[in-house]
This record gives sequence, C-alpha cells and structure tokens, in this order.
Amino acid sequence: MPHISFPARFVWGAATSAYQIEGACNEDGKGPSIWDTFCRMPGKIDNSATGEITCDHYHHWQEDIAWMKALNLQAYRFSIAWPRILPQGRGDINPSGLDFYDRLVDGLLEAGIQPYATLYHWDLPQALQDAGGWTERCTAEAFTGYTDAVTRCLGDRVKHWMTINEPWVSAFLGHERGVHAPGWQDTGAAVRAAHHLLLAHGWSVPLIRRNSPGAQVGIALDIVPTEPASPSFADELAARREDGLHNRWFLDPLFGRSYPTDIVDDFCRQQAWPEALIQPGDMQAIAVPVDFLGINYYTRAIVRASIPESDNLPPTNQYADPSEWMEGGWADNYPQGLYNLLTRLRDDYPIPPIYITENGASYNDAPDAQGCVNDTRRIAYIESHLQHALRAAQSGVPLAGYFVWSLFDNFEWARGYTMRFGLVWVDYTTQQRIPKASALWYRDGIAAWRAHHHPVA
Ligand code: IFM
Repeated sequence: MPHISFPARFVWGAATSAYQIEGACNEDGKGPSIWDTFCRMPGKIDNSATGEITCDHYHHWQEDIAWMKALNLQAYRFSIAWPRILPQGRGDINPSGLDFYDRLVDGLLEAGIQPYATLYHWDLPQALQDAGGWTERCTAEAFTGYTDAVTRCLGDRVKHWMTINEPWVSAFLGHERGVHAPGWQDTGAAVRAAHHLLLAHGWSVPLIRRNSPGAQVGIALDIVPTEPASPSFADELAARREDGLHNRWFLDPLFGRSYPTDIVDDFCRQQAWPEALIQPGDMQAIAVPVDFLGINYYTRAIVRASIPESDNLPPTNQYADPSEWMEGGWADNYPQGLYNLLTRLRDDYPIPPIYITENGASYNDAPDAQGCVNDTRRIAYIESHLQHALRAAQSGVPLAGYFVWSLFDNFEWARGYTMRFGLVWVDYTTQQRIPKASALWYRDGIAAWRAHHHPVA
C-alpha cells in the first residue's frame, strides 16, 4: 500500500458530483438543469438513462456519510446543484436547496470529514441556458450571485472550494462536440463558453474569500497529457496542438499568460474566434491567484495527425494496448501519465499546491455469490497511480491530497449507467450499497497511513 509513504499532512478523500448521485431532480423546489433537459433528448444517453434517481443520495445522505466514515475518508469532494439553490439561475433563493447542503456539511463535520465543495459540475439551470447559457457573458455574472448565496451560507464551515469542474468538458464536449449538455456543435460557441467559464471562476474567487474567511480556493481541471503516436513531425505537431486545445487553453490564462497564440490562430483560421470576446480586465480576473489547483487525471491522449482531431482523444485512444483499456474502451490505464503531467506542471507553471481531485477507473465488476465485489483491476489502477503521484511528490511537486473518483457508482453522463467508477457498488433498484474490495483496500491504506503518521489521533 503506497499510502504510508505520503506525508503526514496529506489528505485522503473520494469525490462525487450532484447530478451524478443526488437524484431528487424535481424535489423541494429544485429547478431543471441542462442535464435534466439533455437526458430527455432521444439518443443522447445510453439506454435513455437519466439522473432522476441515480444513487438517491438526496435521501440517503446520512447513510452515505456513514459509509465515508467507515472507509476512513478524511475529506469528501461533492458539488452543489446550482438549480437547487437558484431554480431560475438567479433571483430568489430556494431555502430548501440550501438546507440540504447545510445538513450535509454539518453531517460531514460531525463525522470528522472535511467538505471540499465544487460550485459547478455541469448542471447549469435550464433558465440560464434558455438565454444562451455559457456562451453569454451574463451567465458568468449570474454565477457570482450563486457563489455569493452558497458561500454566505456554508462559508463558515466549508474551507475548501472549487469554482468550476473541468471547464474543457463543459465548453467543448457541451458546445463543440455536442455529446454533453447542452448538445451544441459550434466551435465558436465552445470558445465563448470556455472564456465565460473561466471568467466565472475568476470573478468568484474574491467573493468566496470574502464570505469564507481562511478558505482555500481553487479550480479543477481535466489535464490530458498528449503524446504523438509516432516521432514524425506531423504527429508531434498534432500532439502539441491537442495539448494546446485541451490543457494550455486553460492553464495559460489561469497562470496569467493569456490564451496560447498558436491555438488562437487556429480558431481564427476556422473563423471560430468570437468578436469582442475578451473585454478589458478579463484576463486579469481569470489570472487571480488560487490557493490550490485541482487536477483530474484518468488517461493520456495518443495523437496522430492523419486522423480527425476529435478521434485523437479518449474515449478512443486507439493506439494504446487494448489490454489496458478500461470498461467501454473508454481510456487506457496509463499511470505514468500522472507523473508526466504533474512534473510538467511543476516545470512549466508557477503552481500552487495540487490536489488530485479525481482519479479512478471504470470497471464493472458485480457482486459475486457471496455478495463481494472483487474489483482487483481498480485496486491495481489506484495503487499504480498513487505510486506515480508519490514519485512526482518526491521530485518536488507540491501534492496536498488525493480523491478517488468516485465514492459511488453513479450516472456517467452520456454513458448513463454503463460504466461503474465507484469504490462502493450501488444497486440502482434497491439503493443497496456494497463496498468493493477497492474500498476496503483504500480504507486500510488510510488506516495504515494514519497509524504511521498520527498514532494517537
Ligand atoms: O464522471 C466524470 C466526472 O463527472 C468528471 N470527471 C471524469 C469522470 C469520469 O468520466
């Protein structure tokens, strides 16, 4: 178990998000989100699944906190559903929505678990989408009102905040490829959405600090290390471009370098660079210093110039060894990529402390005759990624914590319920939870780490 080699102040956790686990989509005054709408569009989600019930965490949150405690988690990363708090996206607050998170946070703290809250994990209120959603600057303005409402209420107890989860996914999968809500296929719209997501982040950080004194504030990015499929110049160039589109497009402005010019040029050539997108003060707002950077890592992208750009990213990773593919051919298991990306961040950017805010694998092992879920491949995945994270930490990357994605099996967006990422298996009919072998392994690793570093705690 690699846990024990991590430092005494390391944080061990697991992560989820609101739409993926809560259910209760129409309860207690919650407004519809773009995912409620998207799930009703024919052909968008495998087996026409929805997040209407999923793990029903909204009603099982007390039991779920008991599971977290039983697994020795020190921290729990969850997201807050904007349409529960502001059903219309702005305006009147729905007190029942805030109450839910108020109780959840109190419950976590009573159980000795630190809440790590994400403000936006993709469930935009539909009312804002009806007015253009993230392609409009006013959505970033509305986000500050939402941030203010949430952090005024929870800021006394939540001391770790993430503004936006994976802005690339929200902007480009949602507005360019059309495979996530809202399902648009327009590169210019994706560029606009990306800018407004970053603005929402930048404008919110000072607000959070005002309402939550002493809090640590960051953003969670999905960084995908890109590798050329061959040493050819064309493949090298294509890999560099993919890195620009996916990684530098967000890292550069967050670290004060504005948007990468090679990619801006590409967008201009495609006539996808929006007029008057950047207004005075925007880039300074986006570059507000953060207290930590959240990194979500799953896999790499192996890039070949001769195939269409959209085929170069996971889920295909067609040049990787198929024996390393995770469930659904989704991505290949490539732990070395985590070391590569962490050390690259250390070398290329003035990084603050880093949390791995998501890392995990989709393997669909089910309960056996004895009711045990023996997910040995997930244990191997997490163990090898921890080893590479440790190597990176030992070479100077300021690593502060690690969150498994996910605590529970849950609604995996366009893939519905066909992929299971959880440490805890969920029966979506009975809502029974069964900790998998990986959950027990993770629990024991944290216990060993605690016994080693904090013997009297
Ligand atoms: O389930 C998602 C999560 O919502 C965001 N990061 C990647 C996970 C696995 O696809």
